[in-house]
Amino acid sequence: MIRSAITVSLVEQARKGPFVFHGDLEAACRSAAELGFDAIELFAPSAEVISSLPLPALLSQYGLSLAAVGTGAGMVVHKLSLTDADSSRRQQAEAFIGQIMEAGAQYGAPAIIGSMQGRWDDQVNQATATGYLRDALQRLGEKAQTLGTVLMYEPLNRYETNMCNTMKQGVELLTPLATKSVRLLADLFHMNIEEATIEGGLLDAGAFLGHVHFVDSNRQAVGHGHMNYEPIAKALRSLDYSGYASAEAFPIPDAVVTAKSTIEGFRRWLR
Ligand code: LER
Ligand code: MN
Repeated sequence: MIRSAITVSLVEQARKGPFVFHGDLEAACRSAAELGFDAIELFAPSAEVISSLPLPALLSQYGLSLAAVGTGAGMVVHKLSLTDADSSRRQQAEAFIGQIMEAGAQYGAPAIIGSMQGRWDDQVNQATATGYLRDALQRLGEKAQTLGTVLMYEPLNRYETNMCNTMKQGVELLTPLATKSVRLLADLFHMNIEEATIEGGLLDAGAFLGHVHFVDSNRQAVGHGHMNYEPIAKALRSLDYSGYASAEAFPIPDAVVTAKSTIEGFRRWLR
């Protein structure tokens, strides 16, 4: 069974980012629960902030799970990435992700690596950057296993990274790893830009698929764009996908409409 989730950002610098709820964790949990979501996905400034939140009380009060924790604040706030030319910056990036993984694992939630993958450039060529990323994913995958969780790696569209843009490239990145604890995150918005067909991309991810960002073509709620969900739902069924479909979307016109449209789309297509 696929479970539903909705994003909550507590990162001031990501106020304009593609997250449904911003700033008020309790209000977000209340809305998510009222609409029938199974879980929230949290984008927080740091592991310390996650640990300081009243998450145990809120999750239990509202009957929600924690679907995943984002690590993008490392990039958005500190400009850290796993492919930085500077080895001490790469180490800081990995430490930042490791701490978020530990904070999420307390709630059984995997961490997501999206923007923290960085990009190759004049200072770090593609092969070197790919090596840095693979080595970091191997170490972080081992850490995830120790923590009893997994790590989600997210290919992004070409305007956000030049490391991996498609699920096929993601599979090529992860296949040589000794760890089996790194999975792929399929964000339908990025896939709409990069994949020949979205269902084909999902099938490319295959057994690596671990998490889905459930959103429409224009990065608004499901039903607000021109995405064709029928073949997407069919592909997910054929993979026996049983992870989360998490709404990572702009709150247009507002968070509540976005949440309502998403849960309607979720019930229509994925349940
Ligand atoms: C960024 O575009 C994104 O999709 C996030 O989930 C990862 O940082
Ligand atoms: Mn995403």
